[in-house]
Amino acid sequence: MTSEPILHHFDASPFSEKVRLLFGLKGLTWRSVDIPSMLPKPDYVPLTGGYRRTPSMQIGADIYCDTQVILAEIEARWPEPRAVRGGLDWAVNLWADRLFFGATVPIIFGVLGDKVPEAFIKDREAMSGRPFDTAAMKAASKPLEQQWRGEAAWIEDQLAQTGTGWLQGDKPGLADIAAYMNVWFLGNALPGKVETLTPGMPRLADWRKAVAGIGHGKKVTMSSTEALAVARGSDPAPPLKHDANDPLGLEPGAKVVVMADDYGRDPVAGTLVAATPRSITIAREDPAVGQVNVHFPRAGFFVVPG
Ligand SMILES: N[C@@H](CCC(=O)N[C@@H](CS)C(=O)NCC(=O)O)C(=O)O
Repeated sequence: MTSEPILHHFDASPFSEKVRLLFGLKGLTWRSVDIPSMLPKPDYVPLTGGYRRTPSMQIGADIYCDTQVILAEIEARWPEPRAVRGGLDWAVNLWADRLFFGATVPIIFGVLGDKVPEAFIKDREAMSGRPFDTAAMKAASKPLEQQWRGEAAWIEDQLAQTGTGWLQGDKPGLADIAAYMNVWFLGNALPGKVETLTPGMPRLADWRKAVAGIGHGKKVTMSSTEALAVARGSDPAPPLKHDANDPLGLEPGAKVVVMADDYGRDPVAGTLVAATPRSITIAREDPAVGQVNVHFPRAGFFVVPG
């Protein structure tokens, strides 16, 4: 039974690229399970309990949903070389996931929208609860390009500040990986676009090459059925200590429902194992996976009594 991290992802997923790069930074060997980029995901949701977004990371019978807890868990289990230098790295991560990503998506789909299959559009409309309006994205593209350049300028400024080629200290870390996600996504989807939006930002150009050079560590392919078997054959890791000062006032054993607060809000129901200021762990059972613990971040998620 493998205790290596199993990443459930697909190649074009920008959020997954953050995790792949952290595997690279840590020099890890990891298992790669390719999942569909839209529903249905029949071998995936039994692990997560209904969470459908990409990626999640599985270690045995522990499932980490959302890159915030995935990256934190990798750092906790494989602390060397250090990637997280402090709380500010997480603030950069959430900025990159939300504001910077929010500018990146319409720029990409304003151009590619007409080529996107109807099934993908329907899937993303159901996931966000909003129309996937490619005409609106096209119209928003120019205003967002100038915003995107503004956000890229912060990367350039920080690189000028450190003078090391990295955003924090003299080695690559979480801030680099998080900020890079949007540069990678835009560059991959619209070749040449990053260059068009970043003239006069030479440090960013060098940094982009350096972050790409971190690589992905050693990827070993695994099938989705093997991953389900790993979960069935494993016990969840000992939980974190429950925070008695948690503002929800819930005790371990309480029935709860956890969901994202932005899009892909599919509720995941389970029994509270531990709540900390940074993560919440719930236990669930499913015939396909047995007993699993599923972990979510606190920032960016809702928890309600179930
Ligand atoms: N906050 C989440 C966002 C993840 C996200 O939006 N992922 C995209 C793909 S990169 C997604 O879930 N798309 C729908 C899907 O894959 O079903 C995280 O950090 O993991």
